[in-house]
Amino acid sequence: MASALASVALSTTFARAVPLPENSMRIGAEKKHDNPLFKGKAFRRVSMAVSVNVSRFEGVTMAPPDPILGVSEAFRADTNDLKLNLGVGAYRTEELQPYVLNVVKKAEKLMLERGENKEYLPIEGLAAFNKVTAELLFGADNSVIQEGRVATIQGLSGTGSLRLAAAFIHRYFPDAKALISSPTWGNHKNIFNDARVPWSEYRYYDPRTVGLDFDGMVADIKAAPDGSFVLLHGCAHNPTGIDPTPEQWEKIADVIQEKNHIPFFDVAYQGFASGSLDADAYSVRLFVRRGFELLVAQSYSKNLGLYAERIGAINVVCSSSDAGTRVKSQLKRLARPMYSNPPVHGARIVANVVGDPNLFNEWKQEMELMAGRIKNVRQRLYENLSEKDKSGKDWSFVLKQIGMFSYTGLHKAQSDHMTDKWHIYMTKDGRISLAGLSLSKCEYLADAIIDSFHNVD
Ligand code: KET
Repeated sequence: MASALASVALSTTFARAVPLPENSMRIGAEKKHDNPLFKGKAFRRVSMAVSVNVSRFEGVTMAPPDPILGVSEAFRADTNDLKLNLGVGAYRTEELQPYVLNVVKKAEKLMLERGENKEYLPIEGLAAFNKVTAELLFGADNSVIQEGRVATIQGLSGTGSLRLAAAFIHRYFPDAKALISSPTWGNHKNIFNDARVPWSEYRYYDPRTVGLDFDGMVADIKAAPDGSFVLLHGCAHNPTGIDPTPEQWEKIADVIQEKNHIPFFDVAYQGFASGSLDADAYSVRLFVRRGFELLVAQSYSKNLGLYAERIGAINVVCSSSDAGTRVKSQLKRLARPMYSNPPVHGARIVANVVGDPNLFNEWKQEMELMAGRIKNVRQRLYENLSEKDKSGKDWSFVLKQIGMFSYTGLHKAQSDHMTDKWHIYMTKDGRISLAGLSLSKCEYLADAIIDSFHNVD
């Protein structure tokens, strides 16, 4: 006992420098813990740690790297000159440098000149932002706006807005389920999991046709319990780059209506799919026209390049302005204990750009340039693949997909090969971000894809 006590005393002073003898670890373990939470093995180890000055967080296991943002971390660690980051959906110039839009710089200059303060925003965010963001999405002359039926609150970009909406679903529709496409943006599952909203998948991508499994999609939406929240990608579906046609959107609306489901749109790429803000809002506006109550999460990460500003919104279209007011009050109530109120800088940038006719027009031109650059590399990649691959494989799916990504069909081992041999970083589901590709790198990428596709099982 004396020696055991001595080692405890020693451990408090020299815990880091002097490793403890094995048996000294047992002292804390022998003491039963009263807290019923401390049941598992990991927690017993935590209680031991108290007496021997090992970390109290000993029971915390290592989290796996994020499937998308973790790719950027691995890319940064690679010292090879050939390396190419096609993981995260972030726009790069032809020189593969990050791009700050000119309209953003102009808006920021205006903000400096005006000497804006840094006071807290209200919980719902900047009023001028909330007004223009809803107008951009639904169209300023849309009756839902005129009639005050949209509850809009500024969110922490697309992710934060989705998360807030998920918390709202959990609180007000505790028995409802979310339906998400298979596949979908990886974080959707995390968001619903953390908000404790049960979810299941509906069929979306058909590997045989490298297109939309429309019948499967409709059948699964039909089979779901009435009143489910159906998560839909407003445009430029991530990761597949495959969107329903206008006729298919009508039919999707039919089945959602029939089942009394609630559409929940994720709009992270407005303007980036086609280059036109209005064309990319087609699906949302169609559902609004058809009289649905619905939710829409918006992001300005991609279309205004405001990734790090965390600026977006959640909009809930209600059947009356009265319901809208109440929904908004509850969204604010959810936001307050989560993050209190949102950051102001990105909101002011958006309000200045979208709210000023000159900057707004300039933005549209810049966005067309960005979307155009992606279309050019898409075309070049397709040509390189078709010319270089002598197997006769049809690569035309690359051209049919839209938005920032191409879903190559490469499986995990092939994607690993792309990284290990070619230093091309991409997500393990075979998605590549064409926004991170330049014309001059297309040939290298085509070589890597052909090699991985034909030589890795
Ligand atoms: N929805 C979709 C469909 C989406 O692809 C993203 C981001 C977001 C929402 C959220 O973006 P935010 O920056 O929170 O507004 N996707 C890219 C980045 C990421 O994974 O966070 C991506 O897929 O690479």
